[in-house]
Amino acid sequence: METIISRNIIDSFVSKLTSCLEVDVAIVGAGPSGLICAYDLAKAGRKVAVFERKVSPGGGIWGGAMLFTDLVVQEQAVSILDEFEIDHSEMHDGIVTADSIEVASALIYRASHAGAKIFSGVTVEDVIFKENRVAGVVINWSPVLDEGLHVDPLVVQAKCVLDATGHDAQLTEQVAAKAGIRLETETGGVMGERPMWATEGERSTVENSAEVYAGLYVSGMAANGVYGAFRMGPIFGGMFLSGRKVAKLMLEALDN
Ligand code: 48F
Repeated sequence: METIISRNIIDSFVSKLTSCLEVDVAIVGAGPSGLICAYDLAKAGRKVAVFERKVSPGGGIWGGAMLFTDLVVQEQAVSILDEFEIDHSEMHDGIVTADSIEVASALIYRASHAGAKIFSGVTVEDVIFKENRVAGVVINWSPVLDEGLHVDPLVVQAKCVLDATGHDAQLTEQVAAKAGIRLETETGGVMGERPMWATEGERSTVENSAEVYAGLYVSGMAANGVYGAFRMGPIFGGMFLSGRKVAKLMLEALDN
């Protein structure tokens, strides 16, 4: 029995990973924007793999604000909470409150159930860069990288790659530096996140969700980090709408 258990797990995981060697979209980071994007793409029938450095997908949702495990969502994005069947308070001052643990688990469940494959404990350490285009991701086990072990990675080919890595926009920063490319930003590089201004940060995270270089898209806080926009704290509607916008852009690109 012991080896039967192991064989089932090994066979199932290897077949899942093998089925994701070539995908339509590779999403880097399973925070709110990455998960909504994964859900929309999978629901539209696209092959999508999400790589999350930590063991638990969900990014900054779980912690709410200063470990008060609630978050707020503004009017424009409340329909997404309803679509995911997430309970929330009545609207006051244009916002509702929801339990961050319910939000995180609902987004993870709905993205996976729609068909997105989520690989946790996996860090994207680089991208495939061919003919002036980002063409996939280079992955390794997070503990391998954390321990500084000299272990070569594996690769996943993707038609589109999404940097949903959060505040530091770490993937785009690295690609720009290593490939020596000019991004579609004012300076041509990653401009860096600005201090807190909730309404402006929320507005711009959606506006900034875009293709920043051929094959490379940004969403959520990574989008604001790349385009030098404000942070916004524990209000999440912009993250949801950002993931939805970038999914739409990628679907249009994939259809062409
Ligand atoms: O930061 P994060 O939650 O992404 P987001 O979608 O949402 C931001 C909000 O949570 C919050 C906020 C609210 O308004 O400001 O901060 O922009 O999640 C990013 C995820 O990416 C993972 C990281 O562990 C986190 O779960 N990540 C970062 N770098 C890598 C990565 C990497 N190189 N490879 C894989 N995962």
